[in-house]
Amino acid sequence: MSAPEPVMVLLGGGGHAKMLIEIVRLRGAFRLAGILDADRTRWNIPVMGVPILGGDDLLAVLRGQGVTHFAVGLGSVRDTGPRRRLFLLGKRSGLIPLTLIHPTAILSSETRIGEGCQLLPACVVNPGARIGRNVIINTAAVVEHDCIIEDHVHIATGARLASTVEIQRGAHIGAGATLRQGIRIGRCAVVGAGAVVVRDVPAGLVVAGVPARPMISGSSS
Ligand code: JB2
Repeated sequence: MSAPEPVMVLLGGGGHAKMLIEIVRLRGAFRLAGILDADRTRWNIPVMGVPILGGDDLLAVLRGQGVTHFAVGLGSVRDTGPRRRLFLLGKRSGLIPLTLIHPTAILSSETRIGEGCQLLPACVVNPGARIGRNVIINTAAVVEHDCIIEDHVHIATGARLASTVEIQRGAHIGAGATLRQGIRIGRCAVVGAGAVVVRDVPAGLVVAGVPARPMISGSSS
């Protein structure tokens, strides 16, 4: 008799979740029981055919019904805190964080990828790179050799990290940003979309522009 098919749930049912549903279907190893979402107005409206079952309070119920794994379906634009919170909630509920890797991701065998990571289409992770837990390497992003990416970081679409870059916990690297070799980005710092970073960025700072400079106020993505 073959082992039962493992079952998973997605936490968050917006745009990012669609990317993950696609990967789950392409990989075919898990059955997706459904989605949990904080927004009641989304309940009962399927996402790509996957039902939204209710809120996060259903986690314990689903576990009792045989769900074993979860993935954080919530993405992030600059604040990675909500993703971190959901990752810890899923683990506390006794579920296993699933690592989702799109079949077109180019991934060296000489890398280490932590639990709950999400590697989206056409991203590249080269030899010696170390990726922590609950990290998003978004579509077509490039992580060059020997980079260190800590937990809960989001490397957004098309960002490029030259070799030996270090991204500390919870930082957000905006879409299309370019980081020079050896740069260090501090905890929870934000690099704006399209920025070119040629100097280290301290923890918590928001930088943007070419070359990247601290933002006094306003926003970046
Ligand atoms: O605590 C929560 C929670 N907070 C927000 N628990 C659960 N289970 N769900 C939560 N959500 C839900 O996540 C929201 O109600 C919403 O349905 C979903 C977020 O969807 P949205 O489309 O607004 O953003 P996203 O995070 O899926 O995508 C962002 O990040 C991606 C990386 C977007 O900016 C995308 O464009 C981007 N590619």
